[in-house]
Amino acid sequence: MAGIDAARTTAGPAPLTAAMVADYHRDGFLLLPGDHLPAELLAELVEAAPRVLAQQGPQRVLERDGVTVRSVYGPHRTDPVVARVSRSAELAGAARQLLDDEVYVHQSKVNLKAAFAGDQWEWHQDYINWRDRDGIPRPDLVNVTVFLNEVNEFNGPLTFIPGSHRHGLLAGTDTDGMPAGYEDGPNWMATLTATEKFQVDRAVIRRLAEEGGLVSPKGPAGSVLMFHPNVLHASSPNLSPFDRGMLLMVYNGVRNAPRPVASPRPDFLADREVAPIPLAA
Ligand code: 6CS
Ligand code: FE
Repeated sequence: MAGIDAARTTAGPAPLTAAMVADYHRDGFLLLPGDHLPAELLAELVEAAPRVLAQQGPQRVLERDGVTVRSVYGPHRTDPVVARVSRSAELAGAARQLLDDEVYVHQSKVNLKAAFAGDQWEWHQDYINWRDRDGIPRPDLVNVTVFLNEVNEFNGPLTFIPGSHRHGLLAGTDTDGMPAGYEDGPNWMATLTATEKFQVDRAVIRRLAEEGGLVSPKGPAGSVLMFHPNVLHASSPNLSPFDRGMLLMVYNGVRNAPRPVASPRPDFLADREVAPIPLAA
């Protein structure tokens, strides 16, 4: 474990070096090597993933084909292995360093992006969903993902525009109505599908990509990728014969707890238990 960064206000495990923290704040994302998570924890997680993806209920979202599982939300609340991983020093400790605050899990999901059928995620920023739908005041959250399969250039990696998180909220249009294939779904389904609800103008995406380039972090199963809630990102459909499963945890700072909203989303999308994750010093 790296030493405690002098500037930090929260004691406890500090798995990220000061250089890693600086890279994250510069680029808006940070890829850690495949051995960041203890091997036995990764093995348990890989074994838990099919169990999570087999969950039935509103927390399971299908692709537009109506057959392939796209995501299952809230496993940090329903699966004991995911709960333990979400409270690990390697992940929650890193989130606490990046947010410089005590943290809790606002949202978790397993995105399968299945072989041959896993659909796209159009260019978007995450935070607007958590501000507009969940009442979270500031973008003081962090996505922490664990690769459940190898991520390569063939199976639909996440693609980022480095530095795009420094321009605030970019969405130009809030698309009304329900996306094709989800016409009869609940309204909270509108921000979980291959059709992005909060569209960013293509001229803005092009300008930021010309400034910052495009990066698709790749790595073996067990790699940990962290990214800012305002960094522009997307992923293509997976036409390869290999799944691109990811566990994503969204950590929020306890000082950034959600304010009341008119129609709260279900707890598998927005966890309101904001007690800080206890991390042994
Ligand atoms: O609505 C949400 O919470 C989800 N929607 C997107 C497009 N990304 C973040 C989040 O998982
Ligand atoms: Fe996203």
